[in-house]
Amino acid sequence: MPKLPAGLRANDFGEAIRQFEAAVGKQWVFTSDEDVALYRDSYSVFLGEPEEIVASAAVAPDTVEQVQKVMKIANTFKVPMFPISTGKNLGYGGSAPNLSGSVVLDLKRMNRVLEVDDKRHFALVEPGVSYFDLYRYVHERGLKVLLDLPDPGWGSPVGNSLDHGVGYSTGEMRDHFASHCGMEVVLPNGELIRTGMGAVPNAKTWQDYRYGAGPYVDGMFSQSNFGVVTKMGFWLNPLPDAYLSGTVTVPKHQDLVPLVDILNYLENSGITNGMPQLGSPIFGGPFAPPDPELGAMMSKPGGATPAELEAYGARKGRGYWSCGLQFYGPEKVIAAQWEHAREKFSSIPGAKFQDGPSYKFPLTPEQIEKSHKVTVGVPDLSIFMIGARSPFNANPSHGHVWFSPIVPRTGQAILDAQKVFTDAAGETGLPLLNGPAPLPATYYKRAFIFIFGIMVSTDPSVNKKNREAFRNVIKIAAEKGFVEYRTPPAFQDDVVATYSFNNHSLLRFHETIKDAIDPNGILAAGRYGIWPKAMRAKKA
Ligand code: EUG
Repeated sequence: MPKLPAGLRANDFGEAIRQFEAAVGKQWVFTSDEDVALYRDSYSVFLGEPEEIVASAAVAPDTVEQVQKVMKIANTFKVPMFPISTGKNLGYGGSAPNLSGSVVLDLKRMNRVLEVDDKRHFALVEPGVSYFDLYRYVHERGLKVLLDLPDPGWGSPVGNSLDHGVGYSTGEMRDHFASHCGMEVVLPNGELIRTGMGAVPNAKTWQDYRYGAGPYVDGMFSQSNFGVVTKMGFWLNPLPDAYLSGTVTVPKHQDLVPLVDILNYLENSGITNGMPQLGSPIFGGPFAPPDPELGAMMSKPGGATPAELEAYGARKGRGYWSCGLQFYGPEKVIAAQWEHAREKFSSIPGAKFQDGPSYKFPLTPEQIEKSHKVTVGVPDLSIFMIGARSPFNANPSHGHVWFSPIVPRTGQAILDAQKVFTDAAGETGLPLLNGPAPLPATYYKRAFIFIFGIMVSTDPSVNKKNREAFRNVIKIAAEKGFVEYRTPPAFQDDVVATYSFNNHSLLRFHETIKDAIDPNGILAAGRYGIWPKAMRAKKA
């Protein structure tokens, strides 16, 4: 028996299911336990517990008109719906809803690549299109674009960008929401809108000019429950001539401050356009065998001092910090850009440089195989090695959730954040997977993200303890001004509660919109803390 949403009568649910079947075809409405189980979050922090948030059924329309019909039926019977694109938001909730008993609105059949233009450099896609699908489309036609890709190639441009996901190529494209242009949206009541120039009949610039005239509303449809996005445009990189990479290392603890300042100058000036990578080579690579000398230094009370680590680094011939740079563009231009970057970093005494791989596009299969594929435009799934059994990990995990706070782009903020998160992990017992000096990711050009994985256990008592600790870490970090950009449904109320300026006026504004456009509260109830009125009253 499916778990029905609270308050929904079995008869109404049954009638809604029959009408969904009439709208989309019987074979595209899923109600059996084994089918519905596919929509569970396989990385759920409630693994094996009755609190796991599960769907009651799923419906998979093929067209926009069918999505509209489904939303109208859902309104008639007050059935909560939860839209997914390809449903691969692993670590952030997968394809499971915020509210148990919701019917998943699975858009996987809407997988048409509607247009890719390699002169104006954009794509227009439906939500079920995966990065693999888009790559195949582009490569079968030899189109001259470089896709910006996140780690999970089975994810979708629409779903990834709506969750504020990111990729690995140029700074302009890595922010997937920022690089979208134009949307088509089915509102909770079934009405269809197009944003920007899409609102003009016979629009010629829907994927070229974002704003149209009047308010720019696209942001309302990201991390929200205000509409079902059925088409979305994305700007694409022109296929560059070449790729170049190089690394700078600096010897002193405090060098992190000028290192980040110079990086910001280079990136914000457009002198380096690829994704930078910060590292701390002093601790060896991620798979370095443990060094007893370093271990002894680190494990004494208070840990190793910066001076001791600097001396150790000097003895081992390792820098304290490193910054990898990547460049896309014409060969001569990117060689000059790397040269200019070296000049700038040379103001840090003891800075050393190493050239990394360089390629011409298109890469050979051998070059692709040696690369971090997503940085050269080839979708991939290798990231899912995380937590898997390997020579380095005899105890595979059952998934993970991400703790991903945003931090300002300064060296001092990194050092402060390292202490805040390490102390918070110690205080709460939350096993934040990190090294001795966790460094932030640089996907977003203007802000750092620390990304910590918390492994999911098969032991509910461990998950329960970690959930509590996770909620505490969210609070501790927010007190220091560090808050998450994205989180699984289990923690969305907690994270949204930290955005509390002026007595939570932003959340109250979202609630006002919710009540106006979805009075029955049927779309993605609870997503990012936005609950329908009736449930809000109960929660308070
Ligand atoms: C990753 C990237 C993310 C995120 C969680 C994980 C990648 C891990 C910035 O986006 O939120 C290797």
